[in-house]
Amino acid sequence: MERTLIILKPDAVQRGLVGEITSRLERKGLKLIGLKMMRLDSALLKAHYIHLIDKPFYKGIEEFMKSSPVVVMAWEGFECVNSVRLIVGATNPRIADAGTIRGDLAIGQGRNLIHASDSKENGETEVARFFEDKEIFAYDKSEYLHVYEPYERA
Ligand code: IDP
Ligand code: MG
Repeated sequence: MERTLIILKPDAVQRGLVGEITSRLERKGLKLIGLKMMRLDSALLKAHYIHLIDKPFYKGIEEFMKSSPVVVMAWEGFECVNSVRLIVGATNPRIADAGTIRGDLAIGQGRNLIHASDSKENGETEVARFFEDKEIFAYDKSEYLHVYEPYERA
């Protein structure tokens, strides 16, 4: 099963959208395997946003991401990385499809509520970056019988 890292950014926490966003991921049928609130520091953010570090807006991202605690979650599911990106929507909420989290709930590019891993490899790497092994839970999810075909939940 693939893993994806979700960060509910400071705007999600401040706007009281933690439940709304989490509910959308739960209703998809994904399995929550880790969840905590934390304050992000510069070192962790630099590692996480290494692909943006040279951009003129990087400093702003870092300041914003440190401005309030965030909620980080690890989810598991069959080919879940792409499925979650589709639910999250495009980076710029103004062109994100209606029905997506960003399309429905956000409008500013740097205030787009949520991070989601963008590849299977990054899902693994990012979950390992934000969670210790003991914070990740293995358990049977009874609804899998009704969420997946047998080969998908194998
Ligand atoms: P993603 O979050 O959709 O994967 P990335 O390109 O990985 O998008 O960018 C990470 C985050 O950096 C975005 O979610 C957004 O908050 C911020 N960001 C990206 N591009 C811009 C920009 O042009 N201006 C301001 N913030 C940006
Ligand atoms: Mg990204």
